Amino acid sequence: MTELERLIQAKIPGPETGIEVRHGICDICAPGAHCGLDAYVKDGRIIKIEGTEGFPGSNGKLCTKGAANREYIYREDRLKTPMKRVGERGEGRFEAISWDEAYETVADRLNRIKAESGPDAVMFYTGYSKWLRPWLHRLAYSFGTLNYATESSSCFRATQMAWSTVTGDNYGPDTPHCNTFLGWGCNGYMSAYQLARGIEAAKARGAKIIIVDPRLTHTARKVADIHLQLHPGTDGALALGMCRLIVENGWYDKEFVGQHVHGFDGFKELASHYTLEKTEEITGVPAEKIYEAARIYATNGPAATYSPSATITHHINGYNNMRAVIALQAICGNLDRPGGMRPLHPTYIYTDCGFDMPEHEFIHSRRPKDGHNCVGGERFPVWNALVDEAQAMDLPRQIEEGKPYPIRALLAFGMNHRMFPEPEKMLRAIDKLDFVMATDLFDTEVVRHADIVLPVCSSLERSELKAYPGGFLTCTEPVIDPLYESRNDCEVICGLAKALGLDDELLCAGYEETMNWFVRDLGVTLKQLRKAPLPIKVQSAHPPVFGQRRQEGFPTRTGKVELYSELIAGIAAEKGRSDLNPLPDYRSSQDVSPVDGANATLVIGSRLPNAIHSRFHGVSWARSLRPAPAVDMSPSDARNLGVEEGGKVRLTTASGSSVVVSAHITGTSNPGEMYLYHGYAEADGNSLIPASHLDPYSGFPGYRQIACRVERIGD
Ligand SMILES: Nc1nc2c(c(=O)[nH]1)N[C@H]1C(S)=C(S)[C@@H](COP(=O)(O)OP(=O)(O)OC[C@H]3O[C@@H](n4cnc5c(=O)[nH]c(N)nc54)[C@H](O)[C@@H]3O)O[C@H]1N2
Ligand SMILES: Nc1nc2c(c(=O)[nH]1)N[C@H]1C(S)=C(S)[C@@H](COP(=O)(O)OP(=O)(O)OC[C@H]3O[C@@H](n4cnc5c(=O)[nH]c(N)nc54)[C@H](O)[C@@H]3O)O[C@H]1N2
Ligand SMILES: [Mo]
Repeated sequence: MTELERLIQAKIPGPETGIEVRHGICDICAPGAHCGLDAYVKDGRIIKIEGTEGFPGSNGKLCTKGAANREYIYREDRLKTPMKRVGERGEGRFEAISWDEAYETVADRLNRIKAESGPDAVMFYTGYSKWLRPWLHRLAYSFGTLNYATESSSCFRATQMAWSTVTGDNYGPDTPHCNTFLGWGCNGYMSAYQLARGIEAAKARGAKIIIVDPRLTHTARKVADIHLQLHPGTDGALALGMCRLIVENGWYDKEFVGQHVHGFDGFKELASHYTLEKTEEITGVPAEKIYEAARIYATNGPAATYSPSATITHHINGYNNMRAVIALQAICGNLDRPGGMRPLHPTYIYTDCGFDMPEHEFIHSRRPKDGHNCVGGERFPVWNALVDEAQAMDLPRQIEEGKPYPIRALLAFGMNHRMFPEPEKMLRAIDKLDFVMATDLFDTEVVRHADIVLPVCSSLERSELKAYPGGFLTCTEPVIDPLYESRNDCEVICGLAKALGLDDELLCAGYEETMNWFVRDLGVTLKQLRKAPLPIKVQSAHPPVFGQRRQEGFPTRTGKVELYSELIAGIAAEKGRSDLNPLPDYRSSQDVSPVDGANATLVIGSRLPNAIHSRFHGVSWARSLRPAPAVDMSPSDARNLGVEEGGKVRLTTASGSSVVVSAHITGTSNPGEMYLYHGYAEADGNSLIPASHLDPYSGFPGYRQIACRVERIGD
C-alpha cells in the first residue's frame, strides 16, 4: 500500500496530509433521492468518493454510478471554454471566446429571431439534469414562450399523466406500512438502490411481495413471493385480467368504489373481456399465478404499488396500460390509504419534501398569457392538457415542416439526441435551425452541431439547493472549483436573462439572489444551510397526510377517481380524435412497425448498474463492467441463431437501420425477447426505433417493444 493509499483509507485524514473531506451530493441520477457523498480533496482535486453517513435516504451508501463520480467529472472530453463555431455544423471546429462575447452573441441572435418571428420560434430544452429546471422554465416564460421542454418528454411524465387523469394527483407507495407490495416493472437493484432497500425492509416485516417483470431480475429472485413474468407491453391486459377476477370474486372495495369511483360499470364491462384464459394467452403468465396474485393483492391489503417512471409507459400503449394498473389500485381501495398509496405534493424539483417551496410561483408568475400552443400540443392534446411543457418528441417534425409555426432556434442544456427515436432525424433537424446554443459538461454530438457552446460544471463544482422527503433541505457548497472556465447552468441562465435585457428583476439579479428568494420564508438562511454538515429539518415540515382526498373529493372533473376519464372524453369529442378512449382499453402493440423476418421482440433500455444513458459509456471504470454493447438473449435463442457468448449479431427493424452488437446469453428473459441498452454511439439502439412509434396520448416512444430481425454475422 502506498503512503497516499494509506492516507486515503483513514476516514479523517490528519492536517499534515493536505487532504480535506468535503460534503457534496451525487446528482448523476433522478431527483428526490440524491445521495450524500464525501469527497476527499487534495490540491484542489478529488482523489476519492465515499457515501456520507447519516445523510437522509442514502445514509452512507452509494451505487456504482455514484462511486464513479470522480471518473465521471474528470472525463477527458470535458468542455473547457465558451466557443463559437467556425466550421460546418457537426465538423467540430470551434474557436474559444470569452463568456461576455458568448452571452452577447446568444442574446443578439435570440432577440433578432424574436423580433422577426416572435418568441415561440425559440425552443428552450434541458436533458436529464433536473436541478436547473425551474430556472430554465422561468427563462423561457420571461422570454415570452411556452416552448420549454425536457427529457421528461420520455421519462416519468406519462406515468404522472396517467395518475392525474385517473385521480387528479400523482401517488407514491407507503411501503413502510403495507401488507402487500406490488412492484410493477420494478428492479431497484439496477436503477434505484434505495427503493430496493425499502422492499427488503417490507419483506423482512412479513409483507407479501409481487413483482411484475418480463425478466427474472435480481428483485424477482431476491424478494418476490410471486413473479408475474409477462410479455413486454402487455401490462394493461394483465391489470384488466386481475381486475375482472377481483370484481367477479367480490374482493374489491365496494364502499370506496360506491363513494369515490366514476365509471365503474363501463370499466367492469371492459375488464370482463379479460378472462383468465385470454389474459394468460396475451401476457404469457400462467393462469394460476394471475389468480394467486390477484387474490393476494386484493385480500391482503393495504397494498402499496411502485409505479415506474419509465418501463410501463415506454410502449405505444403505455399510458393506457398505466391507467389500468392504477384502476386496479383504485377498485381495491388502496388510494389515499395508509399502507397503500399516498397523494404526493411535490413543491421543489419533483420532490415531495413535506414543506412548501415557492417553485410554482417562481415559474408560473412569469407564464406568458398569449403564447402559441407549444411544440407537440396539437399532435398530443392529452399531453397538452396535463403537462406544462412542450412534447419534445414532436420537435424534429415541427422543425422540418414548420407547422403549425416555424422553430428557428434552440437553447439546449445537456441535450442528448440519442434519447430520441431515430436520433439522426433530430440531428438533421438541428442543422436546419438558424441558431443553436448548447451547454454541456462534455464534448457531445449535439455540442458539435451548435453555434455557441458553453462549458458547465458538475454538482461537485457548484452550490445548489436540494430538498429531501421528510422535511430536509440543504444548500451544497462546491467541493472543488469549477473545472477550466466552466460555470453552473443557473448562473448561465441568469447571465443570459441579463444579456437578453429581460424584464425579470429576479433572474437578472443573479443565481445567489434566486436561491435566497427560494428560502426566504423557511426560517433558515443559505449561510446556515451551507454550514450544516447534513441537510437541516425545516421547521414548517409536516408528516405525510392521508384521508384528505377521501374527505374532500379527488381533484378531477367529477371529484371522483375516474376509471372513465371525462377529460379524455372531452378532448376526443372536441378534437374529433376517435383513437383516444376515455376507458383504459388494452391494445396490442405487437404488430405495429413490423419488419421482414422478425424473430424477436427487442426491449431497449432496461437499466444496467454501470450505465446511465449516454454518460457512462465513456467512463472506463464503469465501462469495464460491460465493455462492449451487448444484447441479452436466452440460451434457446442463442442456439437457434447458432451464436455463442460474445458472438456478433445484427439487429434490424422497421426504421431501416441496423446495429451490430455482441450476444450476451442469460437465463433471465423469455425466448424471443431480447434486451439492449441505449445511448452507445457505436451501436445506437434508438436508431432502431421508428420516429413515428409514439403513444398517441403521451407522445412517449415505444422503446420497449420493437419487432426485430436478429442475425448472426461472421464467425
Ligand atoms: N431506448 C431507450 N431510450 C431512452 C430510455 C430507455 O429506457 N430506452 N429512457 C429514456 C429516459 S427514462 C430518459 S430519462 C432519457 C435520458 O435522456 P438524456 O437526458 O438525454 O440522457 P443523457 O445521456 O444522460 O444526456 C444528458 C446530457 O446532459 C449532460 N449533462 C449532465 N449533467 C449536466 C448538467 O449539470 N448541466 C448540463 N447542461 N448538462 C449536463 C450530459 O453530459 C449529457 O450530454 O432517455 C430516454 N431514452
Ligand atoms: N443504473 C442506472 N440507474 C438508473 C438509470 C440508468 O440509466 N442506469 N436511469 C434512471 C432513469 S432516467 C429512470 S427513468 C429510472 C428507470 O427505472 P426503472 O423503471 O426501474 O428501470 P428499468 O430497468 O428500465 O425497468 C425496470 C424493470 O422493468 C422491466 N420491464 C421492461 N419492460 C417492461 C414491461 O413492458 N412491463 C413491465 N411490467 N416491466 C418491464 C425490466 O425488465 C426492468 O427489470 O432509472 C434511473 N436509474
Ligand atoms: Mo428517466
